[in-house]
Amino acid sequence: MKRFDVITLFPEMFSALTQSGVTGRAEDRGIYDLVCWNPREFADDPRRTVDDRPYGGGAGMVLMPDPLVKAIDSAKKRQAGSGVRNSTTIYLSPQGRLLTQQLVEEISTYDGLILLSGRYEGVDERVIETRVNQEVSIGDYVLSGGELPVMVLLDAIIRLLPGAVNHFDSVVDESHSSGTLEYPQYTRPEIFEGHRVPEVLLGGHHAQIKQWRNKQALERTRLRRPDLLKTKNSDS
Ligand code: 9WO
Repeated sequence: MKRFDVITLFPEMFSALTQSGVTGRAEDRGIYDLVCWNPREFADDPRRTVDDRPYGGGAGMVLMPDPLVKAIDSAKKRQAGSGVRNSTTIYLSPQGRLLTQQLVEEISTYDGLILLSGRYEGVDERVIETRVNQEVSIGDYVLSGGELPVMVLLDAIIRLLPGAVNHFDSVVDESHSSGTLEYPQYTRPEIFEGHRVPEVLLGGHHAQIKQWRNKQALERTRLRRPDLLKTKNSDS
């Protein structure tokens, strides 16, 4: 079983991941276990303070190191206690290495993961220096916190875990592992608002269908994401 520990000021957000769809069923089946750690519970003042003003001035607040490292170290201790040989701590931030399917596959092989969600204007740099092994970005935009990026990463990992997705083919077949975008999909009815399903898909000629889909996928990729074809790598 995979063990995920998430450091977050908003643990309730993670029910979106653990209660719905593929990732919800995978948790029910015991394919992974997700535990949230709220730094607020590790703040030792009566007001449970977790943030403070930035040294040097500037807008907003920064997450203080003490409650964060106490939460991280508790998560690590519990992973060690449940047999995890080594845990990797990942901080989701716009400064990180850009997430790709290849990086998801690499991260999915790690034993135990501790995922750090930032809030406000960021976390004290010394937390990153002393506790974070890897910084990962899901794209070049700024959000109000790292929770959604953590869930994006976890969703991508969980669907690779054995037993999480029913058909093995639907994992390996998909766009970014094959190096091209997806071919177009159709279901009933045969005519929708005057638009017909392509004739080739109705015939049941499997070799022809496969050829048509490959051509569609390649053409779309040429038009929309030519960069994927240029950097194409047969083992990714
Ligand atoms: C906001 C800000 C405002 C004034 C001066 C400096 C500032 N830095 C930030 C900022 O980076 N806030 C982050 C919000 C702090 C960490 C959590 N937040 C976050 C994570 N936004 N976007 C991400 C993220 C993570 C992974 N991939 C893409 C985006």
